[in-house]
Amino acid sequence: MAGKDRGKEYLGFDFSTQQIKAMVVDDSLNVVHETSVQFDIDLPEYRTQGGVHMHEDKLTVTSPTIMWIQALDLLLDKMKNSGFDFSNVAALSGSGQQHGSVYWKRGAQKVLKNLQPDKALHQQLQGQFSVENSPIWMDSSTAEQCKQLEKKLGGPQRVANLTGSRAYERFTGNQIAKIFQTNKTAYENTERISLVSSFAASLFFGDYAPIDHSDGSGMNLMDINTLDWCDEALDASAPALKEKLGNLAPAFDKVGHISAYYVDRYGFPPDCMVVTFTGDNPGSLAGMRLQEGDVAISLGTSDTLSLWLTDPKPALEGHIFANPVSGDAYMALLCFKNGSLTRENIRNTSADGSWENFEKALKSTPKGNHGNIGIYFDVQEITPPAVGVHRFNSTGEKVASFPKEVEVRALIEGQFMAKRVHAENLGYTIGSDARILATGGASANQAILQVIADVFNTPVYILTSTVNSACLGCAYRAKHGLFGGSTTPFQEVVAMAPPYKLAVKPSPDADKIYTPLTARYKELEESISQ
Ligand code: ADP
Ligand code: XUL
Repeated sequence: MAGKDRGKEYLGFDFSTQQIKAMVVDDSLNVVHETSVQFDIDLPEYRTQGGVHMHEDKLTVTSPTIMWIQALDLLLDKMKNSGFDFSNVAALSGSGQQHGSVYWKRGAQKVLKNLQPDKALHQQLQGQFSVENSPIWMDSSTAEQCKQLEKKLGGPQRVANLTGSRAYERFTGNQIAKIFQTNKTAYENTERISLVSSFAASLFFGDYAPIDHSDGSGMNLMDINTLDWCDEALDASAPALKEKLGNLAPAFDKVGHISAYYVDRYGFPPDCMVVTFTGDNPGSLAGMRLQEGDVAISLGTSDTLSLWLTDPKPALEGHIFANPVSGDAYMALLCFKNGSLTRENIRNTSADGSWENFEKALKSTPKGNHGNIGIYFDVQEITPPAVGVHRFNSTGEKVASFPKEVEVRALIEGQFMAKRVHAENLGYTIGSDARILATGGASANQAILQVIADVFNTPVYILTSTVNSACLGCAYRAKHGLFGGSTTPFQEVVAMAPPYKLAVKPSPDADKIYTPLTARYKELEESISQ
């Protein structure tokens, strides 16, 4: 169809750990285009594994900032070469892996404002970063800075009350404090610090875009009550930080029209609106159209569990974030670092590297796994703080190995009993009309979804259109933002979106098996936690 004959379209991006993705929805919110660029495969020259560089200390984890920019060049070229017509895109928005940070060098703003359409972005922005490798959410090298923050602010609960979470190693304020303490020159040469989300928005806007309230909640720097910077936390982290961070904004605000660069190079309309970018978990909440009482479980590189909240009570576990689609609400988030990459490891060692065999192994073993329980934290876990692989037989004795099928079931049951335990620790109780909304790469696996339904004794729903809910949510948010995010309820804008699909129901005997098994899991997990 010619550009003019098609209705308005909305474009959502997700700058995630292993790839960047783009999705286009039409005015009725049907997905009409989806594409991605995988860092390891499409940009092998950066030698990332799973999109990241794990440093020798096994604690420091970074990604080259310029790789994300080159990936965007590739993604947009790929869309253009496939014949995608950018001239219908009325608005765009996006999300980024949370907590990761980008350090723009003094003078970078000028380059950003003067992008030349005959050159790729990465050619023009090369050398514009005072720290070339961005610390990302998998980093756990800032234990010292976390201790300092909690000490200066009066303890972990006070930090949680102020910022929504106690001090976490991956949270951006602690990462910035580490850079200030270990590389003062780089810190001083920094003109602006962006999150991955606001960095991506800046690329489209052609100037620095604000950090939004939801992703800003993952920094240990924002006051969760006032949704403004928390001066005490800023002062405790690094000097003159406020000016480097810029302003905060609601995730549903407009940033401004797209940079002329994209109009000239790709054919975007000049009035295409950039709507504030946010974190991938908030983006996913929008894509899942989460409502109070639902549980969203995202199975991407990390596993996360999100709840909609109206009355937040910050605790020593989990995080409270500002809600990305409503100025009056919050969301709770639990993050589990050992997600898809751990499942891939067990798939490789116990299921011949095939998801099909992995599903077969799950189906061939009984619910409850004859009482065998496994905890698989290949890397330092976030929830709970623990590391290592621990296997227990039905009498609670530690064992060194399990048969292959038992191993696969122990992994999946363990991962989801952990989610139930920690959701219950946050005060969540499973209501009789509760729904679990599953998303992310591994939500394509029906046998995994069955374990989730059984462990929670709750039906599991999925989106019919995609497993990439963060991207979808940002396409929805682009439309919401364009139509007046603060005046139009998000639910009104997405009312026409395709319905969910019931993927699996819990088995009749699920509660009898998993309520006691989850209590045993909880004790075992506590016994191995730090
Ligand atoms: P992210 O957005 O963090 O990059 P995704 O949500 O795209 O991650 O999920 C990617 C992951 O999905 C891969 O690491 C892979 O392990 C997992 N995955 C893909 N297909 C399946 C499957 N059939 N069963 C289980 N996991 C899968
Ligand atoms: C959330 C978290 C991860 C990242 C990467 O707190 O650290 O889920 O957002 O996806």
